[in-house]
Amino acid sequence: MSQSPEPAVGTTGPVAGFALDGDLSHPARLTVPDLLAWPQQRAEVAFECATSGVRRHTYTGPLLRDVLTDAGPAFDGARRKDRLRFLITVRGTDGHHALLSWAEIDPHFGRAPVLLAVTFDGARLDRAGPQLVLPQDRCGARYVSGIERIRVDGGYAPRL
Ligand SMILES: Nc1nc2c(c(=O)[nH]1)N[C@H]1C(S)=C(S)[C@@H](COP(=O)(O)O)O[C@H]1N2
Ligand SMILES: [Mo]
Repeated sequence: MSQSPEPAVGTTGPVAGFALDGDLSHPARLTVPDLLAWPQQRAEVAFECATSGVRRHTYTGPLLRDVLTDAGPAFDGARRKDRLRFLITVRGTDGHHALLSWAEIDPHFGRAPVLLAVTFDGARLDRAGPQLVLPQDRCGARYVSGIERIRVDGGYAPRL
């Protein structure tokens, strides 16, 4: 009698994806496997949680700025000043969400090496969804897990 091969433990279930939308020329739907297409970074971080103390974790994934830049934010890329009005909202499946400014991750301003993590302590996040990693943050609250949406918002339109 033939049997279909059993999938390895922990690899079943649908692959999670998130919507990348807002003021972008190339809005997209991306999964953890999709995020492997960008150069991968590694971050060993420590953060404090208000309720459970200090946590230390290792994450890998692309830089948020690389993924968002390829989605075509609706700013004038040659003018640094035009980027300052942009906000990034990152929301998890449980509704927890946090904001970053574009300037915070921009190489000409805050230069924060924020990651869209695809692994957490060596485990792939394919089914849980990617996690936001902010090595510069002392508090863990913006490490949004199970990302389901990232919205890029250009704020007030520039005056003509
Ligand atoms: N989606 C989602 N991500 C989240 C949270 C949350 O409630 N929902 N809590 C944050 C907080 S307060 C901390 S300290 C870190 C670590 O949370 P954990 O210790 O529960 O994993 O995850 C962050 N990411
Ligand atoms: Mo926390």
